[in-house]
Amino acid sequence: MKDVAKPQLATLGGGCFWCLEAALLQLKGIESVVSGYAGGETREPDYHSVCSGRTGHAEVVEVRFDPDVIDYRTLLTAFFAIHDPTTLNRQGNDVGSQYRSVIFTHNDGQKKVAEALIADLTAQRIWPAPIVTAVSPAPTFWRAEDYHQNYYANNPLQGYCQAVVAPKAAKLRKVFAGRLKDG
Ligand code: MHO
Repeated sequence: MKDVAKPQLATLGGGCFWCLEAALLQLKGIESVVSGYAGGETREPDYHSVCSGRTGHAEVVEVRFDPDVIDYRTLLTAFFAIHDPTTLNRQGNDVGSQYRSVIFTHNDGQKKVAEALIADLTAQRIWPAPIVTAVSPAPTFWRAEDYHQNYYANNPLQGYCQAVVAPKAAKLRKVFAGRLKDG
């Protein structure tokens, strides 16, 4: 029996939001992805203040998905495929608490799925170091500035996009080849 309205929301932080948006948008069942900030102390944060690391916000994406097409566990599996959940407050060269790995859950069911998946990934020893991804209730989501939305689609030749975003998007296409919108 279904007891949850669809579509559902997932709020995820795993480094630069340009990467998560570009990668996840490729998957069937992902209806929209909005880049923003969550989990900090200030209201209506902007990119500059979040980048300073002083607001406490993480860069996150708010994902709207159809659970009949992609269930939450599969979505989280994709999330873990495109970032490193073992580096505290860091993704590659991006360092700071705004780049922390975090799953902001919208209900108890999401919390259980997230914790179970982390336990399974830990048992499988996918990474050589412990998973540091935080699982906590979704706080207020603050939408990022317009120019951060669809950033990769709009700026495919930008240096960071070519060096960091494109490989992550490509990795997800490879790992989730059977689940692509254009596949
Ligand atoms: N180090 C990258 C991060 C971009 S991301 C939206 C840059 O400053 O361009 O945080």
